Amino acid sequence: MQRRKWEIFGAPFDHGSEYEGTGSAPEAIRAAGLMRRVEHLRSLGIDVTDQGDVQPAGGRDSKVTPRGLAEMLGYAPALVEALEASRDKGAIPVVLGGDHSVTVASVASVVRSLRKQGIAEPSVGILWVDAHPDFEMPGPQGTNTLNAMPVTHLVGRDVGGLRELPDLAPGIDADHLVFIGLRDVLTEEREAIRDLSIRAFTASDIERLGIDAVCREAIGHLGEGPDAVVLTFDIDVLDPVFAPAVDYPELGGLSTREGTVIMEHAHQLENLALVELVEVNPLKDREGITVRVAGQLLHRLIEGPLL
Ligand SMILES: [Mn+2]
Repeated sequence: MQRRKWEIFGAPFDHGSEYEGTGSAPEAIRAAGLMRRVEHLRSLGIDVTDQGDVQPAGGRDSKVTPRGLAEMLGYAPALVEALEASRDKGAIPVVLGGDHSVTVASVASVVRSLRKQGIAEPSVGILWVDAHPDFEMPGPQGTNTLNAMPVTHLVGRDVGGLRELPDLAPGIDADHLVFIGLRDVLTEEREAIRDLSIRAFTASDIERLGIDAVCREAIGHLGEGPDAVVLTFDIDVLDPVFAPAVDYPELGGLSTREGTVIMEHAHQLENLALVELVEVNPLKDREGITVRVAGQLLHRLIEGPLL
């Protein structure tokens, strides 16, 4: 594998959630051990640096729905630019959310960078590790927040005009999207997943098949087709026992060990282009365990398997 360069970016954007708090995650995750881990990785000769935060400007605009849309339209260009510049250098950005709506900008940065490399119609795969499919349609049936609908946008459905922003034009082929860890799915989301025949491994599938087999299948698939793969890891995929500080906790989730196996597999993806760890809400943390586990998972992702 080519020598990698990892660049950590904070994306302290929480306007896409009903709750405030995920915006303080980048700082809290760094302070809870990530920076110490980065120092350690650097001492091993691994090229990893902290690039600081891309700050959102202004406050919440609660009048516009889905919630967070107006703020994301203001924030996305700066985030896309920073991540795209990192991709252009050949680095793998590691994005610390923020709520899950930041993925629309992350994916856009990967698409734009691939276009610059001469790929006219880039195909980007996404490994979506989450208790939730984030595939809601705007409207009152769900939370009507942007962090519940990044997938809706990414597969090309309309989310409040978001796709009209030319540089956020997604065009993710549903065949290049894989869910891992689902256990809270709305009826409309289940229908959408079935309609598009999206590969999805629920928490129960993981129990039946084992996390290693699930990762092999998911990553085997994504490692072959797309030009590049984004790993987006919502910390709420872990059980609330292991990661309590989330806005939408769901029981029956993955263990820290299973999360670690996902990271070890993702490390092996040759076409890994960008990684996100999102939805940590330090305001809800218990003894700082969630911010610590976030740092530990990223450490394993960057370094690869322990032995
Ligand atoms: Mn989630």
